[in-house]
Amino acid sequence: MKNIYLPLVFFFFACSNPKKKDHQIIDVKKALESPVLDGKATDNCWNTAKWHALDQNWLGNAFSHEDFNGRYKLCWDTNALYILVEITDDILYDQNQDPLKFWWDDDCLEVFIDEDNSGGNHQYSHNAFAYHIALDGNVVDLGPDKAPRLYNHHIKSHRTTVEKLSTWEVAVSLYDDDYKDGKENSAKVLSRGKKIGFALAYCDNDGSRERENFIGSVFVPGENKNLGWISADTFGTLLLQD
Ligand SMILES: [Ca+2]
Ligand SMILES: [Ca+2]
Ligand SMILES: [Ca+2]
Ligand SMILES: [Ca+2]
Repeated sequence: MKNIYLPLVFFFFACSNPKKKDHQIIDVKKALESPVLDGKATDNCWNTAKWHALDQNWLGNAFSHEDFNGRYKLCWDTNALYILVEITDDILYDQNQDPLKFWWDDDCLEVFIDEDNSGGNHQYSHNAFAYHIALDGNVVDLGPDKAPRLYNHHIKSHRTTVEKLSTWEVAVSLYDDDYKDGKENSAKVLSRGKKIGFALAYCDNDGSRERENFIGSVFVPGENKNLGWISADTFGTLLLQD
């Protein structure tokens, strides 16, 4: 007769451990050879990977195709998640030379990573990371002490720009929510079948005091779409495949 309580136990367990519901799932193919981070899409893995849209206006007025358009590809190996991003931006703007001052108001690429795809709040924790990659390659996120920090050892990137088209090639090392700032931490070894919470975005500023647009890769329901820096529930889900 004890078994009649089992559904209740499961119900309680489910309520006490809210889990992200996977959405906007992308299958990511493994790279047989790691791409060379030179800002050129000539690597084998990019030939076979599919383009995904970077087209969701999270913040700011409607923008034209000339003002901004973007797309990206993904691949992975045991060491890193790789991202190839093509951004057309009419004006590249870097008004704050100090990478730790108003980093989101300069043109920058933003990579959201939730290593264990747990979802949940990450504003001032390492439950997930919101890496801002500046035009000069500096990588910034807020730490648990609520202060911005450089995470340049988490992300290697290379950007080439020809006229208005920038190509970014990015390698992201993944760290879990046990990450401790200022201590030694080991990056995760990636493997097939792993799920990663992920979104990509671009902050576009063409000369204003504050950024003009924030364009993301995932649809965010509701009025306030600028939630990625607070909640990992908004991230899509990557599924690592062979
Ligand atoms: Ca390359
Ligand atoms: Ca622009
Ligand atoms: Ca997490
Ligand atoms: Ca711009």
